[in-house]
Amino acid sequence: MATNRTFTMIKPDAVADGNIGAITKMIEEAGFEVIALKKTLLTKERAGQFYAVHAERPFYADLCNYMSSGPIVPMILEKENAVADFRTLIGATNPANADEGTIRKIFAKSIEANAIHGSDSDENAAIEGSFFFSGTEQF
Ligand code: DGI
Repeated sequence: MATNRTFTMIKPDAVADGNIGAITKMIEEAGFEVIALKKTLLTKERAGQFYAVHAERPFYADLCNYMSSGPIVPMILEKENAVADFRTLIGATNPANADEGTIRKIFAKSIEANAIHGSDSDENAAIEGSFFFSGTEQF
């Protein structure tokens, strides 16, 4: 499997709890290289754009409010089989269903405040990375 990239965000609950360092350490120890990283704030409108695929879901408004409630830490990561391996590392969307030792099992508070995002395909990883980082930041 060729080396490739995925996109992640440490979400507002985990940033507010002071877990940027602990989560990034787990990511690096799992073999991912940090290609791009910053701390930033989404407006409600930008959060809505990022999660546009969920616009018809009942939790969409809450999700946009939550994702704009405090700073986040988006990152582009590189590793062999990055998208699938990162989804394994973070665990199930609902932390109640996440495997022991996964980032969501350790740090998530609820299905909404679930600590971290991970892209679900190579195509979305590229789109989501470019949502936050310019071309020259993705070297
Ligand atoms: O790819 P994931 O983040 O694991 O999950 P997803 O793409 O299906 O959903 C995106 C985010 O939306 C998820 O991380 C948290 C939120 N979400 C998903 N399903 C529910 C939800 N929030 C609430 N309140 N209820 C849900 O059923």
